[in-house]
Amino acid sequence: MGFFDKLKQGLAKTKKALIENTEALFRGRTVDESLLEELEETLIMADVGPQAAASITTALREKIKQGKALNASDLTTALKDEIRKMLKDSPRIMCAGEKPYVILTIGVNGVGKTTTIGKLARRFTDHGFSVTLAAGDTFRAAAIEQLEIWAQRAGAQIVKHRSGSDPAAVAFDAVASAKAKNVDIVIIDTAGRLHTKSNLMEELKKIKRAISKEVPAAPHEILLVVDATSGQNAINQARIFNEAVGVTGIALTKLDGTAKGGIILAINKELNIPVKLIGVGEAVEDLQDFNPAEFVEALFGK
Ligand SMILES: Nc1nc2c(ncn2[C@@H]2O[C@H](COP(=O)(O)OP(=O)(O)O)[C@@H](O)[C@H]2O)c(=O)[nH]1
Ligand SMILES: [Mg+2]
Repeated sequence: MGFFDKLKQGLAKTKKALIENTEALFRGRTVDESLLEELEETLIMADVGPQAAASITTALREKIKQGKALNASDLTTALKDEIRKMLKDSPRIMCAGEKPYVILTIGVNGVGKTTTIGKLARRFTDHGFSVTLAAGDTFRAAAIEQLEIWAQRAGAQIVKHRSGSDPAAVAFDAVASAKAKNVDIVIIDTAGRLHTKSNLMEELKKIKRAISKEVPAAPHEILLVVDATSGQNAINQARIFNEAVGVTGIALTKLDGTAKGGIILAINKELNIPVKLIGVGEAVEDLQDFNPAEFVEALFGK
């Protein structure tokens, strides 16, 4: 299956909740205020968030006033335009400038951090870059083993310590080792839970400081992984992590099999953090760069 078909298939449930439900709403209806109110509700039900829903509804109301949206098909076109406008273009994740390029991966437990790191590592090694992974989730031994399997699959090196050890020390060693061996990219895994949330944030700050001791400009990327199935919760997580350590990009995982993909609109509307990657499945090729135009085509296409 091609990359676009994979995206389309992954977004099928979101398409149903977001696009097919709004199209069904428009069908055969008089274009009036009550239709707009129902549209806003439908959008909120599709997890786009209240701000994005209000903004889309306001834009459609304006088009109706100007006589530019007279029927269901005009409204669908207007909806597509508004969704496209709301999704911001973002730079691709890539290794540039000084070596090593350091990516710190953060997010709560189970969102897909380790999987995303594995897929990303494989993408980089496929493109001829050398990669070191840092097993910074020292919370469980199984987390280190899981990263080791991905390192093998990707042909990446791994730096690990014993489980229970200091994650900042692992991160520091990985960056130092990459620097010594002239490795292009370091990707650091972290634990998504500690005993309390504030400890987790302190731990992440400590990891950041440790990395920058070895490479002052690092981490070059702080990638927050959020799970699309968590809906509005993803927004809260992004706010908390961003406030604590600063987030440069979001990877939105598990878009496949959820109807809550509308959350990507809330992320674009409510947060000033670009979505850089999307996950539409568990296989290596299921991690894609987020491309707004393709995303909208996959949603609205037949
Ligand atoms: N369907 C689907 N599953 C995913 C995706 N990304 C990760 N997963 C699964 O989510 C689960 C948790 O992933 P993991 O990487 O261990 O999460 P972590 O705790 O954040 O490191 C695993 O079973 C992954 O295979 C995705 O894009 N789609
Ligand atoms: Mg993990």
